[in-house]
Amino acid sequence: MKKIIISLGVVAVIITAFIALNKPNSKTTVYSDNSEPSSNVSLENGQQIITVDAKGGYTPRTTIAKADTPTILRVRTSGTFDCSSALRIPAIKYSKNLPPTGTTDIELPKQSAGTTLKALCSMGMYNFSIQFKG
Ligand SMILES: [Cu+2]
Repeated sequence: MKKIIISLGVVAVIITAFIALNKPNSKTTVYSDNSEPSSNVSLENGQQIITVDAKGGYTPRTTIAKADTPTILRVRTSGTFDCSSALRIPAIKYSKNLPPTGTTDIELPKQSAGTTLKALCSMGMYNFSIQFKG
C-alpha cells in the first residue's frame, strides 16, 4: 500500500512539473510583434486616447496605437517636479511645460501605419514612443 501511495506522489510531481514547464508561453508573447493596441489606448467617441504618465520618466515607454485615427495623447502628471514635465514631440513641433499635477490633452494629427512618434523631455534623457499600426 505504501508503495502505491509513494508512486502516486511521484506521478503527481511529474504531472505538476510537466504543466509548469509547458505553461510559460507568456515569455514568448511579450516579445512577439503584437499589433493590438496597448492597454493604455482606449476609444472615446471615435477618438483614440493614449494615456501616458510623466514622472521621473514616462510610462509606458512604448505604446502601440491605431493608425489613421483621430488621436489624443493624454499626459498625466502627479507631483512631477522633474524634467519629464518639460515635454517635446519634435515631429509635431510640440514643446510645453506640463503642470506639476494635472492632465494635458495633446491633439495628434492622424498618423499613417508604420509611423513611430517619439516624445522626450527637454533634456532628452527620458523618452517614450508611440507606434502606429494599421
Ligand atoms: Cu530630462
